Amino acid sequence: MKGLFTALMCSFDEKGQINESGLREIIRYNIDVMQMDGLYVNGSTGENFLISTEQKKQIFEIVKDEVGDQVKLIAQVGALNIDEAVDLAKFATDLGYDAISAVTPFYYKFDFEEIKDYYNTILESVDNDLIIYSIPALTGVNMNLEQFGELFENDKVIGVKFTAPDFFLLERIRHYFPEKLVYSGFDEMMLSASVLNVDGAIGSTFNVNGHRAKQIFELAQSGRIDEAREIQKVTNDLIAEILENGLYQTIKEILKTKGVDAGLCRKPMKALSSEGITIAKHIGEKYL
Ligand code: MN9
Repeated sequence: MKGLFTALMCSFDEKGQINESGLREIIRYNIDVMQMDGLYVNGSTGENFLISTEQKKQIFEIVKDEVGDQVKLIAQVGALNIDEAVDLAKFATDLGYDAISAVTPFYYKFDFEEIKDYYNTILESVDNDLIIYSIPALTGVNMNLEQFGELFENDKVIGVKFTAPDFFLLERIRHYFPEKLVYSGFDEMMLSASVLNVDGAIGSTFNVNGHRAKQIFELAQSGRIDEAREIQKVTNDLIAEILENGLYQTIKEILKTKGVDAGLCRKPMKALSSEGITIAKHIGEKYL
C-alpha cells in the first residue's frame, strides 16, 4: 500500500451524470501513462460530496471493473450519514477494494468521542483496513497527536491521509507510529512530507503531473534533495497556475488535451469560461 495514489477524478456530462467511458479513460491514463501505484476513489477530487449514493457505488464498480488487481485501490466512504458510510464501506469491501478511507465527520463540530464512534461504527461493520482522511482546512476538524494515537490503537486503522501544512504534527505521527501508513495529501508540499519519510502520497494533480510527483518522492527517498527541490519548484509553478484557474476544472481540461474524455465538474462547481479553457490548454502545453 506504499507509493503514489492518484486522487481519481470522475468524468461527468452536462447533466451531471457519470460518463462511464470517460471515467475509464481517466483510470487508464493514470495507470498506463502516469504509472501510479494506486487510485484513491471518491475523495474530494472525485467530487464525492456532490454526488448521490448510487453514483458513488457506480464509480466504485466501474473503477474495480477497469482496474482488477492491476494497482491498489482505496475507497473513500466517509459521509455525514453514518448509515451511508457503513453501506459504502461494505459495498467497496465486497468489490475487493484493498482498503477503505473515511473523511473525519464535518459540519456539526463533533467532539473527539463522536469522531471515534464514527470510525468504530464503520470498522465494526466491515472486514477491511481503514485510512483516516484528515483535511482540517475543508472539514474544520483538527485532531492532535494523542487523538490520532487513540484512533491508531485499533489495528484496522492502518494509516492516515494527512492533508495539512502542519509538519510538526506530521513528524510526530511518523515518529510515534512507524508501523502506520502516512500519506502526504498536499501535492505542493510533497517534498517536505517526503523528507519526513511518509509512505506515499495521494493527490489530485497526479492525474496529469504524476511523473514529476514520482520523481520528487523517489529522489527524496534516496536523499537527493537538491534535485527533488528543483522538480517540486516546477511542480509548484504548475500547481499555482492550476489553482488560479480553477483546480479540478483545469486538471480535467488538461486531461482532454491528452485525449482523455474527462468531462465536466458537477454543479455547483462552475464550468471554465472559454478564456479559462485557453489558459488550461496553455498550462498543459507549458508544463505537461
Ligand atoms: O487529495 C487533494 N486535495 C483536495 C488531495 O483536492 C482537497 C490535493 O491533491 C490538492 O488538490 C492539491 C492542490 O492543492 O494539493
